[in-house]
Amino acid sequence: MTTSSSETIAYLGLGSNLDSPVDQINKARISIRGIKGVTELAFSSLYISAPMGPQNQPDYVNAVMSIETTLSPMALLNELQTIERSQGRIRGDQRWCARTLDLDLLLYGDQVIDLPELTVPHPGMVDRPFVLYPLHECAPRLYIPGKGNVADLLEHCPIDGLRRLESD
Ligand code: ROI
Repeated sequence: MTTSSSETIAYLGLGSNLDSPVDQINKARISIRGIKGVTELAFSSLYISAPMGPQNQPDYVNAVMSIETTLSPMALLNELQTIERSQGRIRGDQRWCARTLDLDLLLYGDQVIDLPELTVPHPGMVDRPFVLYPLHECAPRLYIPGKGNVADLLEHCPIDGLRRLESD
């Protein structure tokens, strides 16, 4: 019997700093909900932060979404990259430059994945307030494999100007 239809909880990071970032994030959320084999579990508030990396780019809007999925990590990654492309993301971009949409597979169950195309847990996520704060909002008791509890990691991660966008 195959086990490929079993459900895994995964966490996705969403980011945008071009072409109406709030609209980009909301549109991406709808597209992710539309992926066959994906069900939304939670969606964080939207957060605004100064760019990490080169400063000569607009502020970012970030959020985290938790999903339940029957897709494999690579199949999920492919779906996310299709959505990035459909929202005008051009890969081969200079590293750390502005983008219409960035969709990161942060966590896939408790798996540790080290492939050329995919590293999970997402490297750097534990140092990034714009990932940890929305992630904590979705799953306050989450353990990040090999890294620690999100609540403990948060205590050591300065908020660094991150602010929550008020919803209307
Ligand atoms: N900075 C912020 N604040 N938010 C992001 O999503 C983000 N994404 C990136 C880099 C360029 C590292 N900086 C970022 O890819």
